[in-house]
Amino acid sequence: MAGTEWYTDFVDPGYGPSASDLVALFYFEPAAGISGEEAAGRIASESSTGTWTTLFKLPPRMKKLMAKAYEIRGNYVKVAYPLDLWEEGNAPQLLSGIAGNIFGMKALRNLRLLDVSFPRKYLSSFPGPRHGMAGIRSIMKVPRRPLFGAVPKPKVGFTAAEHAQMGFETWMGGFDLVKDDENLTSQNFNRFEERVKLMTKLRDKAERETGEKKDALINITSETCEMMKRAKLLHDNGWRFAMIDVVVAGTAATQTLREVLGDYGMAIHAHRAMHAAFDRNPKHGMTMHFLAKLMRLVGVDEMHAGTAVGKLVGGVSEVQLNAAVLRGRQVKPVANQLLAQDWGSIKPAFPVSSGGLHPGLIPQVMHILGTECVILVSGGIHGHPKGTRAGAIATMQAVEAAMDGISLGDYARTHPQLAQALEKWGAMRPR
Ligand code: CAP
Ligand code: MG
Repeated sequence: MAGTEWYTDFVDPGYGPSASDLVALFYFEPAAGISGEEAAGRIASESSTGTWTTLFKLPPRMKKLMAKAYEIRGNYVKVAYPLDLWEEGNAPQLLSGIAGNIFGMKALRNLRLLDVSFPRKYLSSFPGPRHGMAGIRSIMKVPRRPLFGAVPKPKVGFTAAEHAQMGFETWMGGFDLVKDDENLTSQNFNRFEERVKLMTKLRDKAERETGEKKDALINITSETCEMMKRAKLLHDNGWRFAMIDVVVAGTAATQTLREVLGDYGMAIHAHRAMHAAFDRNPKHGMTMHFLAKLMRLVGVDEMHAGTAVGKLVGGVSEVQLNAAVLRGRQVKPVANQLLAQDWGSIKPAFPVSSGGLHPGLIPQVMHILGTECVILVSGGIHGHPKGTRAGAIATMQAVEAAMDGISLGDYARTHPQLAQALEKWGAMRPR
């Protein structure tokens, strides 16, 4: 009905965003009977200052806070938001705006938040990674090759002693990191405190026997105050990393633990469990690369970014987009996918490649991601015919071959553990 709505007040095709605007890129599909402009107006309105009906009074200063849908191209729209709409350093509030009510609007059949470009002033209100890629390389004394880690498998069920022993075998096979699985926290069969105590003892033993730095991605995910306690226990036992399932823990808790762990000089390994609930549908939800971008801003040092060749969804271009937003300093735009982003002084974070990997796939992963990454091979070492330590050795042999440009087949002629891995898995891509 005429005069009851003001959505189109949030559409301005002639608007040019200012350097201080925060800009979001959306894919959208209007519902039946709704035009592209009406849909774009609803997106800009409901994510900024609007509501469904005209109002009895509208203070003139409100105009300064209204978002503007300024570039509508088919199913893609860019929306510019005045910076004052956003509280400095508050990640949950950002999501409540650009990833909140708008996903549920009847006027939209589908909506997907593709990317956001953060202006410098907003960027500088977040800490970013405490250590970043260079800092992690210096902590682990691994200057060039990818870092390697593994999760004890089966995912959960081991006692703390069994878990630590499998971690020791992993370290002795040459891996840098032993990671908890995303659903291992402090169950009755593997209490957090007991796991930390036993892992600490075997880490020290592995470091003595190998002369290498060894660390672990121990999962502190739980209620926030409990996470703070677990962070302290890790710190008191000399651990330099903590793992958080950042999607299920939430941006607020992750921000809190970034402060706590940062004060301890510890790095954050971000597992992304549950991301596929909202990033898998190409028409609706939020992209993984925006989630990765937000988590780098909040301050994780490394984040799962996919493998393209392993068991979980996410093709080469998606994995490389995820890596670009995590590692880049001046990120270039990619039409209908990525907005330009100058990261200023925010440190780069490692993409983590994990999920269905084994020694036969290492060259492919490194071809996709290069060496500036963390690679997790879990089932792919514990399933080795000669056991965990041989599986880790086989994987390290595969990375040596890849770094020297030697084919795995040739390298396997003089490296039996790799040969045994190739005999079992070849270069199969699990599903
Ligand atoms: C991998 C893993 C990781 C996935 C997460 C698992 O184990 O431990 O959680 O990699 O996926 O539980 O599946 P495997 P993503 O190496 O034995 O597959 O990295 O895509 O977030
Ligand atoms: Mg896992």
